[in-house]
Amino acid sequence: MKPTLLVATKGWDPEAWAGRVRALLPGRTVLATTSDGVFRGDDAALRDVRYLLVWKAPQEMLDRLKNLSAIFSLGAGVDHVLSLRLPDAPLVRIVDRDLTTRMVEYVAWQTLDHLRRGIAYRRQQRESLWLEHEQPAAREVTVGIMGLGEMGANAAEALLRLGFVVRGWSRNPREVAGVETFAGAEGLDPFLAGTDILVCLLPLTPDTRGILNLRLLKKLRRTGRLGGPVLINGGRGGLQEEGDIVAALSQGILAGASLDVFEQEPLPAESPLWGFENVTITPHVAAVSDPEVISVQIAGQIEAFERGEPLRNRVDRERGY
Ligand code: NDP
Ligand code: OXD
Repeated sequence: MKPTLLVATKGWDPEAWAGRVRALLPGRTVLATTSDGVFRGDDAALRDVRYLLVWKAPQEMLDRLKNLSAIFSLGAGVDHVLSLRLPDAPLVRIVDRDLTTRMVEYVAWQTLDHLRRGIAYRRQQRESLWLEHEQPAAREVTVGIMGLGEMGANAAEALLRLGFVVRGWSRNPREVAGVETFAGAEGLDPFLAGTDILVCLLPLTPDTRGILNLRLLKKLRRTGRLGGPVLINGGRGGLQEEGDIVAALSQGILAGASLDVFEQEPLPAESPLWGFENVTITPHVAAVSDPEVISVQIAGQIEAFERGEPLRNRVDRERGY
């Protein structure tokens, strides 16, 4: 009998994933939780589960899986699983052209919106106001990308094509053609000092938690052509200190922000962030995992693994990404 799979998702429709995986791996048992990430059947049914496909399952669910051979995060980020007690099985994340392209679209959309004064013109339209604003060229604006991995490096290349000056910061030194790069703690301040639009595409790890705080935001360039620095966070909410972002917006330390991710999701109705006209809020949709596409990669990985090939995109649990 072929090994069983379990799809465990909280907030995402588990059946959309399970149905697709069943079609791709015929002849297998593919179990699924309900959309709270909990499997309603008894533990005996879970005994044969070798592969877990997971997005935000509760700890009690993982504790019931005793015989896992591999764990597949259904997204690029793995903080949702690394925050749990995990069985000692390889952890794999998603690196996929479709997912990356979606993030690149988000970064390009928000960066251009700040460059082209989208918020001001939308407000003026509501007021039937014909008023022209000064329009810097992309080449006069520097975008600094925190995280030069799959998402960051691809976003950097797209922004270069749009004409922006692009710089990037990572843990280890990285080379991306046309991008000025900085690395590590000593590279952070010089990186920030020349950045007008800060794009954060870091993973959430113990080292990066809360990195987007007032101290850091004050180090961004204040003399750029946009009239003040801008923050775009498409990484994780835990990277940002939301009280500090509110303070930075209130005090004019930030001229604007685009936030896709939040300390608490959904963002509570009482969050002051909703009230800033110069903030664009999206509900963690910068790059959504499409079950149709992503399942193909996971099914392929499982088949390759069973032929004895190594798993790709394995997560280094020590590093946290
Ligand atoms: P990668 O692992 O490919 O890249 C991570 C980058 O961050 C690397 O360049 C890495 O440095 C850098 N980094 C990690 N830790 C540090 C640190 N302490 N200091 C400086 N740099 C650091 O990840 P992806 O690009 O695939 O994804 C990034 C994140 O985007 C995900 O973890 C996820 O949280 C988020 N995401 C959000 C989505 C959304 O819809 N909002 C959708 C998809 C992803 P180095 O190169 O030296 O290793
Ligand atoms: C991801 C996400 O990590 O959707 O892929 O946030």
